[in-house]
Amino acid sequence: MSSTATTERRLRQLAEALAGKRRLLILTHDNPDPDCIASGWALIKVVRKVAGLKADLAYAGIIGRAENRTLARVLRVPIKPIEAVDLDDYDAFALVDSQPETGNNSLPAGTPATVVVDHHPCRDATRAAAFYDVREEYGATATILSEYLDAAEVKVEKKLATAMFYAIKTETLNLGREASRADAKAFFRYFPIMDNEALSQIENPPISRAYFRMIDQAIEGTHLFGDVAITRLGEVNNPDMVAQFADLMVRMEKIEWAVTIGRYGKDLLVSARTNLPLANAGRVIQQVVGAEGKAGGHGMMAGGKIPGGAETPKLANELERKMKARALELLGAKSRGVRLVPVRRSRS
Ligand SMILES: [Mn+2]
Repeated sequence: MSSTATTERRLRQLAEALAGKRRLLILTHDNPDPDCIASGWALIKVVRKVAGLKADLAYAGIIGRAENRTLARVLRVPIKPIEAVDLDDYDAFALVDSQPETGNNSLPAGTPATVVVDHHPCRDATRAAAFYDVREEYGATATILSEYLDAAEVKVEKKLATAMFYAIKTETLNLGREASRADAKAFFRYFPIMDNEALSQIENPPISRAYFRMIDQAIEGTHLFGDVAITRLGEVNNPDMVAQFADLMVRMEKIEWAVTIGRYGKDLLVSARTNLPLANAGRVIQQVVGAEGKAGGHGMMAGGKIPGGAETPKLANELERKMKARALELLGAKSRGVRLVPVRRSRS
């Protein structure tokens, strides 16, 4: 856990990195989750306080999960689609919960990041940023920002507190997954301040009919290979579905690993989840997507993408089979699988 003195020093470095800048654009990773949304919002407040700088928050892709859309709406998060901002208005860029050259953010090519705050393994490209703070031992990026908010003495009102709390809650599965003491401290810091009614709305949003159709496709597309579940979802209507079904499948009894693949537009998306605390899901998924794609993640959760991998159904099929074979080999799983649910006979 970082001490207040260390955080204060970091904030001075942050202010120095932004000195003389006119306006900062903070970018989340593409298809943002609660952790990057809350972190970006907190960073707006922090840079205003420590550097007197105006900042905006934007995302690329879509806010997929119903929970996350509800969060943005109910808490009135000041976040905009990247298409709605003019990049020429900004002379500094920040990435939260993401890093340069990961392939999961939309920092324009050739544009250096001035600020990077993240909790994924630190990349070489990140060290070129004027300010970076990457803490792999933290369960959530929002926890790093919680320390900034405190050290900068920003007054955290109900709505931001709710976003911060929900970010840490979901990212660490209620402090049960990859959570550090710092995460617990921030979680309890916001618990008494946040808006319980808003939280309840966020956690229980109306579920789209498309999601129910996806449940059908996911069950149909799941094969079990011993303790490994592989799901080929086929086409998904939003990219978060892939991670969402990996989250579901890894909860199946006697399953240690879930790998879920989906086709989104022209791209193939893949997610891996495991129940093994000492695993390295990030490394597994990098090998599963291979040279064809980009991937990254943590010990127990990771995601990747093969751009153009679903250009044609034939190509998607080939790549999906290839990824499945690689996953099974890497995880030492049986090569013969069984369907999760037997083929349905039509009822008449
Ligand atoms: Mn995160």
